[in-house]
Amino acid sequence: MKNSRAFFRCALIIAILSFPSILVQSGEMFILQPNSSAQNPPTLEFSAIKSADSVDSRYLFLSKKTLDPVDEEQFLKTISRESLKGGKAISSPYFVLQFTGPIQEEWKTALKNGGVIFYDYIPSFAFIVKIPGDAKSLKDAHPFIRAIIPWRPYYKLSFDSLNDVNLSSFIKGAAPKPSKEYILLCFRDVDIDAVRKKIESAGAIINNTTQSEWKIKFRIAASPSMLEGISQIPEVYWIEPAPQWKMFNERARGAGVCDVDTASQTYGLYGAGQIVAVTDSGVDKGSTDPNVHHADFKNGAGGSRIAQIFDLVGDGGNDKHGHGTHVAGSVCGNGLKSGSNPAAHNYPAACHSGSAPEATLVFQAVGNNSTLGLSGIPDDLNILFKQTRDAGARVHNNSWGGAAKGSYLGNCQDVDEFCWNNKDYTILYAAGNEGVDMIPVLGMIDDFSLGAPASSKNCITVGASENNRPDSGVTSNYGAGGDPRWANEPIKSDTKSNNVNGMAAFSSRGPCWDGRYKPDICAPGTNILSTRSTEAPDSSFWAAFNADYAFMGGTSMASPLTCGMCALLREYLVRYRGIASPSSALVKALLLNGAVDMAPGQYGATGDTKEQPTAAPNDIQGWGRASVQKSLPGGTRNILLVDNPTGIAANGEIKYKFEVKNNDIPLRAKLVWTDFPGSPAADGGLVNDLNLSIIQPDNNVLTPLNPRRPGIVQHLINTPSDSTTPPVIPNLGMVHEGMGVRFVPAQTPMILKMVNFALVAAYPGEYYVDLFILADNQGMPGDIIWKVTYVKTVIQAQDPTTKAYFGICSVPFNILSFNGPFHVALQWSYDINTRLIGGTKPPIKTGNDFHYYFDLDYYNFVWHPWASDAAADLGIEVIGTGPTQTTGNDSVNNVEGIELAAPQTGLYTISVKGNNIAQGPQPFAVVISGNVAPETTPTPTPIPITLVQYKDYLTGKISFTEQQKASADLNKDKKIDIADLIKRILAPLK
Ligand SMILES: [Ca+2]
Ligand SMILES: [Ca+2]
Ligand SMILES: [Ca+2]
Ligand SMILES: [Ca+2]
Repeated sequence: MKNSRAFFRCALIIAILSFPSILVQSGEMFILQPNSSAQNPPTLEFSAIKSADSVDSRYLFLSKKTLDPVDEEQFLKTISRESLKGGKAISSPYFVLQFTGPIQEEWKTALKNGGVIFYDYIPSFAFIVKIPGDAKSLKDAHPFIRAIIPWRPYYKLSFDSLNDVNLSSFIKGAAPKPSKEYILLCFRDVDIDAVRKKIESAGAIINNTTQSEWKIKFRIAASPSMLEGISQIPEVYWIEPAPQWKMFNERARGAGVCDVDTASQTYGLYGAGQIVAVTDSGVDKGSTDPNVHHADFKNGAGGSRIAQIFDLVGDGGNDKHGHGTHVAGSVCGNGLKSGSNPAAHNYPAACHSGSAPEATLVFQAVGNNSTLGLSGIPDDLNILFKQTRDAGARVHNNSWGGAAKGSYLGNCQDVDEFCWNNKDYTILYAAGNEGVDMIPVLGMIDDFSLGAPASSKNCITVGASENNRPDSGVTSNYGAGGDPRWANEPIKSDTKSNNVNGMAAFSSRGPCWDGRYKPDICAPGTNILSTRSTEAPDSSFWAAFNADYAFMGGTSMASPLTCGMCALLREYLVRYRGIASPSSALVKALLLNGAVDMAPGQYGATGDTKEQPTAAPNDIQGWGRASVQKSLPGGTRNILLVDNPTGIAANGEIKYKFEVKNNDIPLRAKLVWTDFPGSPAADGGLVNDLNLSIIQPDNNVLTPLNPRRPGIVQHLINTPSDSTTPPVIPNLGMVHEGMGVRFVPAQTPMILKMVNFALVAAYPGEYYVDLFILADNQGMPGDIIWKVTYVKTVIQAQDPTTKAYFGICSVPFNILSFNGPFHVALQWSYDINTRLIGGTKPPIKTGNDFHYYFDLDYYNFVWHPWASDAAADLGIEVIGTGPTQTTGNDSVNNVEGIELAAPQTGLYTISVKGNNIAQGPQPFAVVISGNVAPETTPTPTPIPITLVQYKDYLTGKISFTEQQKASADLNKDKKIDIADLIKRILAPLK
C-alpha cells in the first residue's frame, strides 16, 4: 500500500533543504546536534541604567523576547532573514528610543519640542518614536537617551505572522493569491491614502479601514508570502492575523455562589438606574417590545428594560443561536417566568434571575443569522464601546473573543485605549474556554490559554468556577466520552458543578506574555440556568430545561454574572457613597477586593495536582471568586474608597491614613489603575507603574501579594555547524522517528516558556507528535523529565512546486525550570487514532493516516529543519525566561493587593507611588476593607460633611487626612482639593 508518489515528493524536500548534511539517521531516530556556543544571549551587566524597581530595566521586551538595545547586534544574530532586519524600514523615521531610566516628563518635553513624536511605550523606558532628523545626532545631543534602534520589520510581526512568513519561505513556487486576512496597525498620523497604495502595491487587498485616536487599522487579504514586503512599509507598525471571533460558551446565581442575594436584600441593590451593555449573538426575537421579548426583560410595571438593540449585521437583532439571550439573562434577567415579583423587588433563590434584575439593557446584536457566527463585530472595538456608552451604558459584557494563548493583540489595545479615554466605562471579557490538560503536570490544567481581548490590561477578565448544582443540567464528569483535554485524574472523574471553590476545567488560564496575572476574577460558569431564546434549538445548550430557560456553560456564562455584579457595585457607589460617576478602576478594585480565594481548590491541599498552587492572586483564579456581599460593608467590615481622577505624575506619591479598630477580620487593600494602552509588539506591557505599600503601626512596610517582575527572556536556537556524531536518545517508549536538540541556557535557572518546531508532510491535515524534555548527562540526552503527548500540528501550507505541506507548532510551557543544559526531542505519536481532540477520528485518506504510514513509509513525514528566526537548518526553537521576582514591588500588573489576616490595631499609612510614569498623570483607585475607619487621630481638624442619605445609618461625620509629596509636574503648585477628596474617601458609619 506504499504511496510511491508521496515518497518521492518528500525525498525532494529533503534535498531542497540540505537536510541530510546535518541529520544522521541513527536506528529509527534522527538526531540533530546543536552548536551550543551559538546559543548564548548577551551576558548581563547592570550598570548604565537607573533601575527603578525592575531588575531587568536595561532590556526591551519585544517579540516575546528581551534584548538590550545598546547591544542590538547580538540580538540580530538570531535573525537570519535579512529583510526582517531592515530593508526600507531602516531608512524610515521610526525608531525605538530608550531613556536612561524611569521616564521624566522634561525629557519627553525636550524631545517633543525638537519634533519627536511618541507612539507606543515599550518596556523598559522606551517608546516607538518618529524622529524628524538624524537619530544619532539626537542621541548625542541628549544624555538622557540610552539607545535608539530602528523599528525593524522583525519587531512588527506578531508571533503567528512570523510563523506565516517562515512558512511562506518554504514555498518555492509562485506566490498564491491572497488567501488569509490580516490586521495591520499604522501610526495614527500617517497619510492614509499613501499607505493604502503601498499596501496594495505589496499585493494585498484592503477589505476595511478604521481609525481611532491612537492608530489606523487595515484589514487586508494577503498571502503569507506578501507579509515580508508589507513589513517593509515604514508606516505599518504591527501585523497580526485577523481575529476569528467566537462565543465562549463551552460546547448562578444563588446564595453561597455569587453572594448576590444577601447583598441585594441588605442594601436594596438590584441594578436599578444602571444601564448595562451586552454584545452578543442576539436577544430573543430582537424586539424591545415588552409584549414580544422574553418576559424576564420586563420591568416591575410590565414595560421593557431593553432600552435599545443595535443590529450590527443588518439581518435582525434576533437570537437564532441562544447564546446572547442566555448571557443577557445572566446579567439582568429578572426571573419573572420562574417565580419572581419584580414589582416588590422579590427575587427568591429558586427563580432564574440574573445578577442585576432591575438594570436596563442595551444590546448589540452581532450574530449572523445564517452562519450563526459573530460577523457584526467591528475591526476597531472603540466603535463598539462608544455606541453603547453613548446609549448610557457604563458596564459592558463581552462573552466572546479569539484564541490568543495569552498574547496581547491589536484588539486588546482597542480595549485599553477606550478605557483610558473613558475612565468611567467598565468592560468585562470572558477569559475563554481553552483550558486543557495536555502537558505535564498531568492532572493540572496547562497555562497560557487566555483569549484576546481578554488579555487586555484594563478589562475585567472573568474565568469560570463551578456552580453548585450537582444534580441538574450536565452531570457527567470532565473526562466523559474519553475527552482527551481532561483525560488525567483528578480532573477526569470530577463532575462539573459540585464545588463552588473548584475551577471549571475548561476555563482559560494565564499568564499573559508580559507576565500579568489573568483572569482577574472568577464566577460560576457550569450548568448556568438562564433565559432561553424563542428561536434557539436545543442543540445550542448544555441541557434543555423548559420553554423559558436552558442550561449553558463556559466563561461566557461567568462573565455576565460578574457584569451584573459590577452593576450592583456601581449602584452602591452612586447611591450609598455619593460618587456620581465612579471610575471603572474603582468598580474593579471593589469587585476584586471582595473576591474569595479558592485556594487550594477542589483537588486537595497538597501534591502536584493541587488546583490552586498558591493563594490568590495567581494565573488560575486571578484574585478569586466574585462575592458582592464581601465587596460591600457588612458586620464589622467597613470599606474605604479612593477614586483619584487627577492621578500621579512622574516621581509622585500620595499617602492616605486610616485606622484599624480591631483585628477580628482581615485587612485587605487593592490598588487598581486604568493603564495607558500597551503595544502589541511588547505583548501589552505596563506603561504606568504605580506601587502600593502599607506602613503598619509598628512601621513595618508591607508590599503586594505575589508581586511580579519580568525575567530576562532567552531565545535558544540550534545551528547546524556542529558536525559531531549526534548521540542517540535513550528509549523514548514507542519511538518510530524522532529528533533531539541540546540547549544550554546562558542564565539559570531558566523556565521553559515555549518550544517551536515545523513539520512537513506529503498531505495536509492534523498531525500529532510527542514532545520530550530530557535531562543532560555529560552532553548526552539523559533521563526523560517530561513527556508531552499528542501535540497537534496543523499542516496546510503547500509548496506549489514540490506539493509538500508545511505546518508550525508552538507548545507553550510555564513550569519547567533548568539549572543547566537540557534536551528537547520530538517523535511521532504512534497511537494517534485513540486520542483525538473532540473524540472523533480524522478523515482518513490514502496516505494520510499517520499510524498506517509509520510502518510502511516514514519518509512521508519529516522534521523540517526550522526555527522561527533563521532560514534553515534549525530543528527546534526554545524560549525561556529567568524566574520572575516574587518579593518586593510589582512592575507588571495594574492591580496590586495587600492582605493581613490579623492586622495590628492602630494607625496605618497607605502609599501610592509612581515608580515609572511613562504616559502620565495616572489616575487610580484604592479600596480598603476591614474593621477600619478613616483616621480620627491625630489632627488635622475633622471636616464635617453630610453624606448622601439612603438609609438612616448612613449619615454621620467623618474625617480624614492626606499627605502628599511634591511631584515633578502635576502637583508642584497645586493645592489638594480636600472637599473633592472627602467625597471620594468615605466610610459607612453606623
Ligand atoms: Ca443578527
Ligand atoms: Ca497539565
Ligand atoms: Ca468539580
Ligand atoms: Ca507596581
